[in-house]
Amino acid sequence: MMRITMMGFSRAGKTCYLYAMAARMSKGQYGFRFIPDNHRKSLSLNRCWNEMKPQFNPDNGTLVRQGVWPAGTGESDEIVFRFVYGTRNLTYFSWYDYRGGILDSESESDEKDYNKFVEIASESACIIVCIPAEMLQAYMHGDSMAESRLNIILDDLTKYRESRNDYVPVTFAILKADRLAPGEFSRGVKAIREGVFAPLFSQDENWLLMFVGVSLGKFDRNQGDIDPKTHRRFINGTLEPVNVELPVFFAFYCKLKDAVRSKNEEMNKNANAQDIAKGKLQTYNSRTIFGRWWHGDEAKAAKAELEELAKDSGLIAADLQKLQVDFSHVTEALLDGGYVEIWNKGEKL
Ligand SMILES: Nc1nc2c(ncn2[C@@H]2O[C@H](COP(=O)(O)OP(=O)(O)OP(=O)(O)O)[C@@H](O)[C@H]2O)c(=O)[nH]1
Ligand SMILES: [Mg+2]
Repeated sequence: MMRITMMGFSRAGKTCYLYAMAARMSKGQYGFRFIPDNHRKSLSLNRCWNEMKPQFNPDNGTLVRQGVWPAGTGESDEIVFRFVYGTRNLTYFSWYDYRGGILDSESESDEKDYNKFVEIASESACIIVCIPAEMLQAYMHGDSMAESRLNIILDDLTKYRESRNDYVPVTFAILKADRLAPGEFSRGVKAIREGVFAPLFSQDENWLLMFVGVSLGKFDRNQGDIDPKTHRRFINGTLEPVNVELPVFFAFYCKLKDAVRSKNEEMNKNANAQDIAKGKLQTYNSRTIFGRWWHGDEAKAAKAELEELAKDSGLIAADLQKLQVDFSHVTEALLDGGYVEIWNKGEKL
């Protein structure tokens, strides 16, 4: 199972993002669907998304109830999804939602929650760094608070790399992208790539990184009023999630890329072993009659080994083909529309 962890401070938009992603991907995109593995979680995600949506009277179309933004997260929650293509289960992934305040809390009482977060994040197959539009804008305007928060994230990423002795794929998800002016996404991404996160983009490093702008819809600049019933803020605008699935596609893309690489290695190892066995047989065949009689058992073993290796190579090739088909589907889904930038070793792929 892949663990996917969002890194984002309080009010970054993590919970809204989770609800929107679950809702959009329950219907599916490009043949892929994400299905909560536990039906109670599925019902609860559905209810939360429905609370965000306005409700209309089906008879006359009048508004019955406005949607409200969710409350800040209290208890952390881990949700397991099935990642499905058509009717085929490709993998499972788990998603951790928590109170973002623990990432920059100075209080000792948050230590336990923070440690649990670090444990989950350092085991994750992919990290989604959640940078809300307002933080990106503040960073571009030289705000030192925004810079120091982004630095906390950079330091944590370096720590995870050290503890697992390997790089972890990272998506920089610019949340609330609807708040960005035209051109601001590219300028902001360039600013953090060349600024605070520059160490990850060095040619000497092997981080696989993605940028994507994510938005849940179009919202009014003016915040909605507080709903006296739920004490939550009304949503002033229209919910129309964009790109919410792409960070998960990226995680799967990285996993498959890795799997294809190790299958290719397996294939090469098998081919080398076959060459060695063939060499043994050739040596045997070039021997005199007496030599063949003397080394008969060796030749038999080499023949058997060759047959076994040929069988394995067929299986590896079939696995590789399956992986490559999945990889091409997910790559197509990821890169369609040109909403994402993928970087590795200081170069845009
Ligand atoms: N304009 C805009 N606002 C958004 C969007 N997503 C979230 N928001 C706003 O951001 C607020 C915080 O979102 P949450 O999802 O609760 O933030 P969080 O990261 O889960 O916060 P914690 O639970 O405290 O860690 C919401 O109440 C909305 O006001 C978006 O796509 N566009
Ligand atoms: Mg939350």
